Amino acid sequence: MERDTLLGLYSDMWLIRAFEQALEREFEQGNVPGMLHTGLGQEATQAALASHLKATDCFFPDHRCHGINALAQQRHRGNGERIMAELFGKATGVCSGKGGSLHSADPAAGNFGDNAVEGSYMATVLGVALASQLRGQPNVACAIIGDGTVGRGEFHESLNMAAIWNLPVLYACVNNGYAISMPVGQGHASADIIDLAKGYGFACDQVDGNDIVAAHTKVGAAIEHIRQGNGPYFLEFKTWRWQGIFAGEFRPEAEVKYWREDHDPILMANEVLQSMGVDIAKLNATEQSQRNMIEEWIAFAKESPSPDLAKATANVYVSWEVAPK
Ligand SMILES: Cc1ncc(C[n+]2csc(CCOP(=O)(O)OP(=O)(O)O)c2C)c(N)n1
Ligand SMILES: [Mg+2]
Repeated sequence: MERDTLLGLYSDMWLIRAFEQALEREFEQGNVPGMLHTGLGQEATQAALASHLKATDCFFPDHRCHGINALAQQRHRGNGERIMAELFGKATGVCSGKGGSLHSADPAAGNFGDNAVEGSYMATVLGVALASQLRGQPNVACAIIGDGTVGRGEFHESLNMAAIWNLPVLYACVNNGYAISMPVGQGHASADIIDLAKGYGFACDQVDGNDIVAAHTKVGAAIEHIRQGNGPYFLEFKTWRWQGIFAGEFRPEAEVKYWREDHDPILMANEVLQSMGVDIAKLNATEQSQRNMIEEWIAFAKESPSPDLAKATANVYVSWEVAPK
């Protein structure tokens, strides 16, 4: 990989990490309503996906995807701060503050939004893909699905239909080893989710989701395959999330050390960049500049007004505005 490409991805990963860390801090201070699941530790997977998805593609993020949402929003619309404002429940958010963490969406940035019913968009993604196919557009529809989410029945229904209709779907399976606190090998017949997908007969692959060079390369190959009209693709990212589900750590000490210290996606990329001759000062400046930008986004979110009560029911179940009684 070219040095400048890797530097760009390194910067993207810092945008994601800085976003999530600032968000976590603000959540603890009570400034972010609702629930918060962070994607800390999974930055390479998200940055790799974001780097290949165009605004004309579509992705359905999951509950840990604030980072890719922000990155896509910034890249395609130039206003990543609107994702932050959405998480703060402010009127300047991408969904006017009504979506929050799980429902931040902006189709113009390719982001079709998550759903509190985990993975239900494995069905919806087929409709977006079918529309592209019928219109003859080379667009990719991507469903980002966790290892636990794969346990839903829609997983098999979706893969089957994508296969028989040769739909342009990328299944980006984020296997972080656990669903809540259930180890993947205990919740599924195989700890490798790819084994569940292979039976549908389309292209499948796995990648170290913390290795940005490998992940970027494999996402690129998958998306090219789909754009060429070769049908769906299943790509499993092996990664690990820093955040447990409940307070306290339930995972073995050695496992935590391995993923947080020895296999951290940003530290790994930092080492590769230094071996390519990039100065540590430049790498530190990259981190700092992303942290500064995120603090500006936080300030924007804090200063933004709350949604207007008179519009509380607008765009909830109906597309026209209904004045509250
Ligand atoms: C249909 C449904 N069942 C259960 C939940 C509650 N829930 C939220 S996250 C989650 C675990 C998901 O695990 P995984 O897909 O591996 O994602 P991870 O949190 O590990 O990133 C569950 C069970 C839900 N939101 N929707
Ligand atoms: Mg999981």
